[in-house]
Formats: sequence, structure tokens, C-alpha cells
Amino acid sequence: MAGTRTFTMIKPDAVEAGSIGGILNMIAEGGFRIVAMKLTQLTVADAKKFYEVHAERPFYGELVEFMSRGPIVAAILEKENAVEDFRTLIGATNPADAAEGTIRKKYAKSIGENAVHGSDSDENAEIEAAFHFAGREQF
Ligand code: RTP
Ligand code: MG
Repeated sequence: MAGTRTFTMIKPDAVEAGSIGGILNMIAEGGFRIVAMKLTQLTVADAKKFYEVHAERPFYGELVEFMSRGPIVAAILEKENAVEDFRTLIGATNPADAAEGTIRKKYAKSIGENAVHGSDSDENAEIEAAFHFAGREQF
């Protein structure tokens, strides 16, 4: 079975820290197949649009500044039950609450700078994947 898909970003803090390889290794060991991937950078406008659902939250400005400050790795991942299983692999938003063995437990610095993004629904995974990748870039 081909499986279902989720979208992820390795955030600027983790790219700056040299953690791309370590995080991709955890993703591979978690049983996810990479079906699209690139190193890119969000503009301020991109970050605002990507996190639009949080526009009214007090941390929105900080989040937009953080997510646009440097390169990210954007990727689409495939696995059975991809969205939910990837949220389990990344761990809680706040690394202080993240379980042992999760990506955020190992790589996240704070609730704001937390190393990775994972889509929260199949619908959002599709929207977020299309935001970053043309159809011919998805395998
Ligand atoms: P993400 O969307 O990036 O996968 O993270 P998430 O679902 O675990 O968390 P969400 O509630 O969607 O928040 C999006 C991102 O906003 C930043 N944040 N900062 N300072 C704060 O209190 C705060 N809360 C959230 C984090 O970068 C979080 O991942
Ligand atoms: Mg979220």
C-alpha cells in the first residue's frame, strides 16, 4: 500500500544547529518515506500565510519572524497513518513536555523554536504540501 502523506519542515533553529542529518535519520528510522524535499526559505509573507490560523495568537509575530529568518527543509513524507504517526514522532509542541525518543525531545530548544513542523490533519497536509511543491516535485 502506498500509504498516506504528511508535510514537515525542519525549522530554522534546527538547520542553524546542524541537525538536518540527525532529524532526517529519525524520520527514516520512524518508517517514513521522503516523497518530496528541498532546502528553501520562507519570506515573511509566506510565514504569515502558512501560520495564518495563529494570526490572533500572542506569539504570531515572533513565530513569523522565527520561521522566516533562515533556511528550512520542507518535505512530504509517506507512511500508513502518516499525519498521526508523525505527530507522535515529533512530540509535544513544548519540548519540556515531549516524550523520550521524540524529535523535539532531542532537538527542540523551546516552545517557540521547536525544530520541526508536522501537519495536524490530512486536509492541512495536502494544503501545506501544495504550498511548497509542484505536482512534478512529488514522487
Ligand atoms: P507546528 O504547527 O509547527 O507543527 O507545531 P504544533 O502543531 O505543535 O503547535 P501549534 O499550536 O500549531 O503552534 C505552531 C508553532 O507556533 C510556535 N508557538 N510558540 N511561544 C509560544 O507560546 C508558542 N506556541 C506555539 C511553535 O513554533 C509552534 O510549533
Ligand atoms: Mg500546528
